[in-house]
Amino acid sequence: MNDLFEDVAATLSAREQMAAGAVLLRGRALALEDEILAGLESVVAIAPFRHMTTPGGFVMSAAMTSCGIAGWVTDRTGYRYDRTDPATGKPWPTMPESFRRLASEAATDAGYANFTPDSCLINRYLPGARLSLHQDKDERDFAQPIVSVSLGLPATFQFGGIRRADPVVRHPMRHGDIAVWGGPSRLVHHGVLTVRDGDHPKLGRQRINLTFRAAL
Ligand code: MD3
Ligand code: FE
Repeated sequence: MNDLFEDVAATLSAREQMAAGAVLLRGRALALEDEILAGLESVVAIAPFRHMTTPGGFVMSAAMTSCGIAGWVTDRTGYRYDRTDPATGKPWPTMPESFRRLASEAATDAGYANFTPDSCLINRYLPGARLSLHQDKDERDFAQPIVSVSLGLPATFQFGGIRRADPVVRHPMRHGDIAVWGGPSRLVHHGVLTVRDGDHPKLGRQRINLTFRAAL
């Protein structure tokens, strides 16, 4: 029964090609919304959101946590994937099964079969928070895509090119949208514009993004 619903949902949700290798699946997470929000609560109970510091000494406006084998961390010494949460000294919480399933099914829908994420970075944007233009290049295997799930308040993604100065296009991301970036898009610059105030029925005044990666 569930599988049938998911197949129907997958077929109905639109696929938008953002760029070569980059696919946007509108509303793709909605069928699993309640399980994902329950998983989020269970992760945050073990590994709370925190504002990390960049190597340059800036405190990030998005609060972060992780689940899975490895978590992405930044401090004055640099960026890295760490098997231990520096805030608790313990391993990161296990990636909820609903997270893993959603990420691998979305990757398959987008044309990337056999995606096996070992890390899920969870970003929390309160109104006013943003993420400046950057590349994701701390992962070992760039052949695997990145899957990003947007929840709560809407935001605008910036999607540029391989060089930082390349032109940037904007894509609105709303609750339940999933973006998959791989192949020729894997190393493009991207960012999130300042999140505007609002009130989401399920998540209130915040935007949550789950970023799944094969990191180790
Ligand atoms: C990857 N987070 O945590 S991924 C990040 O909305 C990050 O919080 C975004 O970027 C967020 O590193 C979600 C968005 C994204 C956009 C374009 C990409 C990831 C990409 C292009 C290439 C590779
Ligand atoms: Fe990124």
